[in-house]
Order: sequence, then structure tokens, then C-alpha cells
Amino acid sequence: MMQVRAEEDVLLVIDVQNDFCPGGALAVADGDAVVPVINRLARQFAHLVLTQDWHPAGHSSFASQHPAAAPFQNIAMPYGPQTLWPDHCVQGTPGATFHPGLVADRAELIIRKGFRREIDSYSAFFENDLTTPTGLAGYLRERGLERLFLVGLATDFCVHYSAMDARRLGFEAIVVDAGCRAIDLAGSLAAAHAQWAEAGVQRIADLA
Ligand code: VGL
Ligand code: ZN
Repeated sequence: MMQVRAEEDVLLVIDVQNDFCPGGALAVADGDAVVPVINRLARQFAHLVLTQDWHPAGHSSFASQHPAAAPFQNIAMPYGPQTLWPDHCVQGTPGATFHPGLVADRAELIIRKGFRREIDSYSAFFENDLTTPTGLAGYLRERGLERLFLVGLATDFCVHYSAMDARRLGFEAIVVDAGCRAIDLAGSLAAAHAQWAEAGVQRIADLA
């Protein structure tokens, strides 16, 4: 069983926002089921960091900005391939706020991402050009936080990209399955699991 270490472990809670929960603009099936799990896990950690998908209206990842395209289609952007999404997590809207059941008061940092109109950001560490940093790596290093437990939405997008970048940056990364739900577009969940195995992202069912 994995023991949480108060000094160097952090629970990284990815995008537990209304738009990713049932009834939201980009609802993940059963997405709100992560909330009680994450609240329970959070009590075991001394350090809690949240991310918040935070797009300006008219963000370039929105299918509505590409008249010839439809949501969930892939297109080529100047920085690389990009999936197009329904409009979601628009800054200041109810859909962009955290799920009301999420106990977030003890969060020490909230990283907002995807706030530049012309580029998306799945990862908590880098935008989708894979090079523009959010600042999270520096924050974690300065605070001596070396091991990340990841939970949230969606497993195969923002949790996945965050975990992969964490490994690339030399952090330990452990995804806690019970606290995640996936979108699963065209095999994206299985592809994520395969990449985790290659990159040394650990995967555990739960933290009892
Ligand atoms: C996410 C698609 C678009 C996520 C965010 O949080 O996984 N997915 N924006
Ligand atoms: Zn988004």
C-alpha cells in the first residue's frame, strides 16, 4: 500500500469543474463521481493544488470558431494537432467554476490554463505547444514537492497530459483511478494507459 508523505507529496486535482460534470457543456460520463473520492483523498494530503480550465470566449479550441468543423474532430493548429470541443469553461461562467461539492478550501494553489485564445492547454505544466510553461514546475520545485498524485477530469486528456509532463520534468507521477473519469475518444483512454506504462506514470486503483 502506498503511504502519503506529508513533506513531498501533493494531490493535483485536475479540472473538477461544472462543465466536465453531468449537465455541463463538455460532460464526462459520471464525472461528478470523482468529487467524494477527491474530498476523501484530500484529507490525507498536506498539500493540495487544483487546476482550472479557463478559456476566453471564442477560444480557438472551440469547434464554434471553425465553421467547417464539428466538436470532437481533430484539426491541425500552428502548434500541432488539436481536438475541437464544444464551448466550455469560459472565464467567469458557472460552467468554469469548481463543482460545488468539491472541498477546495485547503488548496494552496490554483493553476489556470487555456487562457490564451490561440492555444489550448491540457496539461497543468505546458500548453499544447508542449513548451510554453504554466509555472507549476517551478512552484513545485521551490516548495520541494516531488511526488504527484493525480486525480480529476478527464483521465485521457488533462490528467494524462499532466502526468506525462510530470514525468518528463522528473517528478514522480501516480494516477489514482478512483478519482478520475475519462472522455474516451477513439481509444484515447487505452492509448493513455500505454503511454503511462512507457513513461513510468504509476496507476493505482485508490489510496485506502
Ligand atoms: C479538458 C478537453 C478540453 C480536460 C479540457 O480537462 O480534460 N478536455 N479542455
Ligand atoms: Zn478546455
